[in-house]
Amino acid sequence: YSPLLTLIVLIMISGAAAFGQNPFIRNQFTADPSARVFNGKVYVFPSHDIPAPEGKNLRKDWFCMEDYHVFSSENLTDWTDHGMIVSQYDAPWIDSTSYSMWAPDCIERNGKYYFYFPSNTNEVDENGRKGFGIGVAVADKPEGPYVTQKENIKGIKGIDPNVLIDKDGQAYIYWSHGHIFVAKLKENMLELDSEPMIIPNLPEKGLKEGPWVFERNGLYYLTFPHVENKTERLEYAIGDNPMGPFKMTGVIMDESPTGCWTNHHSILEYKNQWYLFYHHNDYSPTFDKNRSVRVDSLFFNADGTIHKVVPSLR
Ligand code: FUB
Repeated sequence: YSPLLTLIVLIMISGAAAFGQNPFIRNQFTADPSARVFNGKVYVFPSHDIPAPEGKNLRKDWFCMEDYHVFSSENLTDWTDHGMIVSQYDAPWIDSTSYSMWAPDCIERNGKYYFYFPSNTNEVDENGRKGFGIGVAVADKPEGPYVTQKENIKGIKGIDPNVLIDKDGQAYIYWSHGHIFVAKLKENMLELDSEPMIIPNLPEKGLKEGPWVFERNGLYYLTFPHVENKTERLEYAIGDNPMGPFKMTGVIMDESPTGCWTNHHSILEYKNQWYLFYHHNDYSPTFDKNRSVRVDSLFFNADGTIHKVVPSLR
């Protein structure tokens, strides 16, 4: 028995300890981490949970999000907070009393960075309710400054945008609204280029949010949280086209053992290793709407299926 052997065993058991400690953002609550590799660095675009401010007529027991920050790292251990990039006061379509800047995504095309985010809109639907729309902010660098488009994307009602640019250059946007939807995006990345389509062959119930699509070795992975019991479980389906059909394939991460209702993730490859970014309420154990982002290594089997990820810290 030697201290070195003990250290090696600890690193093997903990997984994330090899490159840092979870949660990895510690200066604020963060959730829904969309991670991207831009210019050799990992950028994480999370939601930014805050406790509901007094005097705003907000529910104390619900999500409360006013803005977004972006973070970057070259080693997944030391993270830089580049500050606030977009807020609910940036565009007239956003209901700035709603504090509903939910899960975002960002993607690069032709040297421009397109940041997609949902929020309650000022439009009232036939039931007198303010639904969710998806907006876009554009920058020349991943850390901004971002210019928010004055209007949300026409044709989308829903939350949790995710964008894939396929190898042939066609961009697709995915989002959630009772089901998972997909549509093509125009070259300008600001408008739909096809009618929204519900992705078929997925679970009938419990698909509320958080699609994330990526391609590996010619397979397209549609990954998403799915709730059947108490909390969300991360699952995936595989297809050979960005618009499907997809076949339900397995579970990426089991339900939270400690009761954080949501889980929301992204998956990326960085320096020849795949990673799962996700969240838990580590710094707010009694209130699961104040969350913190985590990262763990992710591995594939030879047939392309995914090893289940066991969270490295509970
Ligand atoms: O963060 C607010 C919402 O909770 C997200 O949009 C969902 O995916 C869930 O994490």
